[in-house]
Amino acid sequence: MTDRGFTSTQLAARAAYLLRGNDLGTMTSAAPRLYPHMWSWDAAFVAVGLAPLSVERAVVELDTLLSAQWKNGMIPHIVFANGVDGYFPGPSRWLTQSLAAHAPSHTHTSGITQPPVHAIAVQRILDHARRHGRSTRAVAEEFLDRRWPDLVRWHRWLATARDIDGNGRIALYHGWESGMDNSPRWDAPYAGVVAGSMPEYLRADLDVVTDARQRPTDVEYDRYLWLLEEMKAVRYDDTELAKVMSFAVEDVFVSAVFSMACQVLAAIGEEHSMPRADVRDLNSWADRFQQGVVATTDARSGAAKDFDIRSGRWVATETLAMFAPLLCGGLDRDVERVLLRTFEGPKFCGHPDLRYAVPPSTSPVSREFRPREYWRGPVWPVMTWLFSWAFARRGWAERAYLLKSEGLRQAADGSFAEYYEPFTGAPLGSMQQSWTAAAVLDWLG
Ligand code: 9WN
Repeated sequence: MTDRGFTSTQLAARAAYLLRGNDLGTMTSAAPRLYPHMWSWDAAFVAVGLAPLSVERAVVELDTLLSAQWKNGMIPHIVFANGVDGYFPGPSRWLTQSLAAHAPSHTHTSGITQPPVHAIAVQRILDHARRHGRSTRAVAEEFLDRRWPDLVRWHRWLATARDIDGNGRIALYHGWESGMDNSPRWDAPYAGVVAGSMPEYLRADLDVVTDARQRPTDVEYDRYLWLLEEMKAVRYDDTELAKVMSFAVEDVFVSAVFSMACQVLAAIGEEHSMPRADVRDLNSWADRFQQGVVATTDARSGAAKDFDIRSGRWVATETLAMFAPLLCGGLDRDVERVLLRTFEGPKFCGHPDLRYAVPPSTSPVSREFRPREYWRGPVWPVMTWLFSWAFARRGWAERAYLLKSEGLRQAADGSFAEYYEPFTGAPLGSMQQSWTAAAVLDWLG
């Protein structure tokens, strides 16, 4: 029995029902009304949740995403569903098909990317397939053989186009690329983004989330849209973006996710006898990005920082980003223990007023903390899942279990909200968010 009524079986059934409801055929919308298309990192988490229900359907999800991969290797952050409106900015604002040399011609996508969590989904698919009969195993293995080159191309693009000077940190040119759009991490870098004149626009998000305080502000949106104009002016060309974008940061969290994803993909490659050169490259990226993450950390606390490329300044915030090294490893043991204590202590999961002991996106003791405002404070269940998965992988079974059981207590309200108010546990943002259901399915699977 979970905290507020639903038994685990009921909760899993509701989560499965939700994913079925959000299924558009060959893609699952990130959320029914707010996000009626496929998002890149959402799709990976969704595949994690689909895998225990149907390995075949999970494979279709990743296939749809990878079919929209750009020719340069980038996986775009949105794959637009055919003929579906209701999200802004849509294809006619991005104009990738007409402007970007690398964009696919058969499907509409955005022109930016998102965190590379996809190797995790591939691993979960293979794990689940192993428990099935020969035909399901064959589906998973055929998928891996067919998509292996695309997965390596994706990682190669990140390691080259987005780490030009080879320092082991991924450069991003839009806050949306971090997946943590309006986190305080990006306040300083966004201060340098001055919106010029651009076509008018109408936000669609506030038609769905009518309490505007739960979403980014209009000033933030102007900057988000202005960055699209800067990208369009250089036709989304990788080399040009590095020169012209007024927002350019090295994201330590994405870098840690990438290192971890390279570790995972290399292990899969080794196990399935994939080309040696690929496995070697993946292992070398895993090491380089782990070092890149560790190089940002404070010697005593182990807390990691982002870097604002335009101002040349480090950006230290009390957000989930400070825990990046816990994902990919690489810290000295003593320092790692200090960082774990911070994660579990009163600044984050152990804050005495939290409803559930799960990490808020921004520390409640930080000056920047806003309990209801998107990435500025609320708890995001999918992030709880990511940390619990990573902790289990790092051999911290008890910590992983705690996050999972607290995450499940939170999810027991059955709303599958996008994010939650940390103190009251009130569901916020979009309801019936696919990746929240996926996290629950994996936990209960
Ligand atoms: C912009 C879909 C996405 C998530 C992001 C989350 C939010 C979009 C938006 O929704 O971003 O990409 O319109 O606010 O911040 O992490 O992938 O769920």
